Formats: sequence, C-alpha cells, structure tokens
Amino acid sequence: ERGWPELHRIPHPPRRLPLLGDVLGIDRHRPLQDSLRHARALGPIFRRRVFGNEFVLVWGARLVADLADESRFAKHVGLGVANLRPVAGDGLFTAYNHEPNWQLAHDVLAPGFSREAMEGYHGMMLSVAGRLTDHWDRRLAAGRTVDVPGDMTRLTLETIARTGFGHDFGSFERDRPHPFVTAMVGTLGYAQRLNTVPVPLAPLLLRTATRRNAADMACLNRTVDELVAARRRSGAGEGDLLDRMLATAHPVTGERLSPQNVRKQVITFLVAGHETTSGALSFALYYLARHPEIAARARAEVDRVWGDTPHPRYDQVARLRYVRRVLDESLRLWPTAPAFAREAREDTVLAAEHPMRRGAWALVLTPMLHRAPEVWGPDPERFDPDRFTPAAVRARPPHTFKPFGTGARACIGRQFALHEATLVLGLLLRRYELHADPGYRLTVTERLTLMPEGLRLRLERRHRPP
Ligand code: MNH
Repeated sequence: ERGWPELHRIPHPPRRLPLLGDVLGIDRHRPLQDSLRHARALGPIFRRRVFGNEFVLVWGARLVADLADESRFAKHVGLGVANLRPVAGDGLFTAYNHEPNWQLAHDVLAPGFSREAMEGYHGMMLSVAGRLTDHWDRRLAAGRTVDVPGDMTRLTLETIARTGFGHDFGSFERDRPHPFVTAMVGTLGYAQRLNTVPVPLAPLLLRTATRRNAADMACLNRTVDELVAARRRSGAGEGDLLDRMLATAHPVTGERLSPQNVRKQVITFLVAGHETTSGALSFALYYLARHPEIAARARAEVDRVWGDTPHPRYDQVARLRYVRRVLDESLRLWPTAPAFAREAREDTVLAAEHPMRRGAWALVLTPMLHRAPEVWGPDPERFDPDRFTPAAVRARPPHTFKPFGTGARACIGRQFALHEATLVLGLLLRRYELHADPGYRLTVTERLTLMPEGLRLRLERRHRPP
C-alpha cells in the first residue's frame, strides 16, 4: 500500500467493506476468474483490497512490457507463491531472489534442460505416451469415454518422474490418483485458500484444512525422501535431474545442493514439472475436439511429417509447427500458471505513470494480457492458432505472450513442456478422432493452476490408408 504513493489514481471495485475489503461476491474457489471479471470492468491496471491488504493487478500490454524490464523489476514472491514456501521452501520456484540457493540450483540444474538433455528424455517421453495410448485403446475397446485432466495428469507426472528422477508412480495402473498427486492437489488448493481468509484468522477458519495440509506435506516429503534414498542406494543414474541435484558441483564455486534443499527441489520439480503441462494438454484437447477443422489440419500435418513411424524422432517433434500453434493458442486463452508477480528493484515509475517505491509489487494477470484488444484484436476469445504464424508473431510487440513468465525467473521447464505436449498431441491426433460431449460447457477449476473441469472425450480409432 505504502509502496504506491499515487494509489488513489488506480481504480478499484465499487463496493468496499471496512474489514473485508473487496470480497463481496468473491468466488472463493475461483479467485483468478474473479479477478478477470474485475479486470474487464476496471481496465488495464486496478487494485483489490482483501482483508486489509491492498494489491495492484496489471494486464495492459504497455504496463506489462514495462514490468518485464529486468533492470527495474524482478520476480516477487507473494500471494500463492509465498503460500507454497512451507512446501517448496527455497526450491527454484519459491526461492527469494536474494537467496543464494536460487543461483546455485539454477546453474546446477539448467544443463538438465539443454538441447542435449532434452534429446535424452525424448525416448522416455515416447514410452510414457505409449502407456497413455494403451490406456486409451483399452477404454475405447470397452466403449468408454476418457477422463482428459485425469489422464493428462497421469501422463505428465510419469514423464517428469521418469525423465527427471528415474521413478515410476504407476499412475496408469491405478484407478485413483497416486497419493502424491492427491497430496499435491491438497497443498496447492490450501495455498490458494490462504489468500481468501484474513491471515490472523486462518488457523481458526482453516483448522481442519490446516491439519489436512500438514498430512499432505508429510506425504510429499515421505514420497520424496524415499525416492532420494532409493537413488542413494542404487548409485548414480544416467545423469538425470536427480543425479545433478545429488552430485553435481557448481561449475565455478564447486558448491553442492544441501540435502534439505534437494528435498525442496525434488518436490518443486515433481509438482511444477507436471501440473501445468497437464492443464495445457487438457485445454488443447478441449479446443481440438471443439474445432474439428483445426484438428483436421493438425492431423494432416502429423501424417505428413511423421508418416506411419511408431517412433517419431526428437527432431520430428519441433517440425509439427501447426500442432505447436494449437498449443500456443491454448496457452494464450488459458495460461495454466495464470499470474506472476513483479516488484520494483528501486523507486521507479511504472509506464511513466504510476510511481512505485522499492519493493512495491504488482500481479500480472496473464489471461487478460492474452486478451488485450490492442494486441489480439477485437475478438480475443476466438480460438485461432494462426495468431502464432511466424509473421503474426513478428508483427506483435515483445512481452505480449507470457505463459512462462519473464526474465531470469521465467520457467526453466519451458522447452521440456513444449516438447512433451507437442509430442503427445501429435501421437493422439494421429491415432484418434476426438469427440467432445456437445453438452459440455468449459468450466475452469483453479488450484493456483488452471484445468478444464470434468472434460471427457469419446474416441474413435482412425483408419488411415497405408
Ligand atoms: Mn514452469 C517457473 C509456467 C512447465 C519448472 N513456470 C514458471 C513460471 C511460469 C511457469 C509462469 C514463472 C512463475 C513466476 O514468475 O512466479 N511452467 C509453466 C507452464 C508450464 C510449465 C505454463 C507448462 C505448460 N515448469 C514446467 C515444467 C517444469 C517447470 C515442465 C519442470 C520440468 N517452472 C519450473 C520451475 C520454475 C518455473 C523450476 C521456477 C524457475 C525459477 O524461478 O528459476
């Protein structure tokens, strides 16, 4: 509040209660979509007061581009991210900029996302995708529909567990999610709910939830400790993320991650490495099922680039340019990590208009940035992958498409996620026709990340001429 000397010039919702702030009519389970509603009414920068805490939300393209200036702004660990500190500690995602463990872990783990490393994961990604299509083939043979978010979560969890940690959660052999997933969903939901109650009352109002959360955190820790212990017993693997965490010294300082920090990194990567990719795949499948002409065009590309090969090569994935545009367009409308926060490094003026003191921060509302009419035109809700042709991308100003955040603290797993998701969409499009229930209305659930709720598809096996 004190960080913004001219706060009074920033609009806010009309109804304000002395104690509660702007919480009238708040949808506790959908705080993000609630903010989108306010954004539409209040414009490119606005503020909300929740239980005495005032915060600023931004989505106008000019304002966001300014916040992306790394010389004046940096990641702010606040709200949902800060609420995850008890779970993820000084892991890469939740670390404060000044914590030495951020740079250390970043430098040690970044080579795990290099092109060579990604090529090494490709075969494992393909084999996990095979478990998904086996599962879908069985559903199809039994005349059943498929649970899209559930199965995408099985797929992405197995992918990060296998490629990063040499571990198998057996997700496709279980009817219910693995306890790790249930615990993760619990802690994410809890972190989100902490924002919707007054902090001093949280222990009281969320008493049962807090007890559950402690049990969820214990489950996450237990899973991770067992995984690490198994690796220590078996000795080094094939140079995966876990090997890097346990054994790789910093190239310059020679420092290694501490055992406590390794635990936080494993949780961070298991969670960050699958939840958002699962949502991205689920939304893409929703749009493909809703737009048969787009699915047909994507499918034709897969047939052309991959032919009948059961094992598309690493380099054949990036060649699915149109499939990739479908994914980008899905991430435009529903960036599954839907906000990120930026703070002023020093006293500054945001977009030459809004003075900010050092440390003052704002939340960037990515789904609204991705709908800003000055960037995306008069019909931003329309699903159109051709918004991502090379020419269209070149014609847009920078910092207008930010599903992976920005700057030094942007997503380290971006290429991993895009490769995995493009590969899987290619495989699914080549194998099946996808049919949505005509009665299905897109409902987006929130647990810090976004997911299309209750999306099921009916499949048809494609019969391609040889
Ligand atoms: Mn990911 C940071 C979105 C996939 C691991 N990720 C971020 C941020 C966004 C984001 C946004 C920045 C948040 C912030 O500024 O506070 N991530 C995504 C999306 C997908 C995704 C939309 C999939 C689609 N992320 C992945 C995958 C991994 C991963 C896959 C790991 C294998 N992400 C991270 C980590 C960070 C991060 C780790 C924190 C990086 C840092 O701060 O150094």
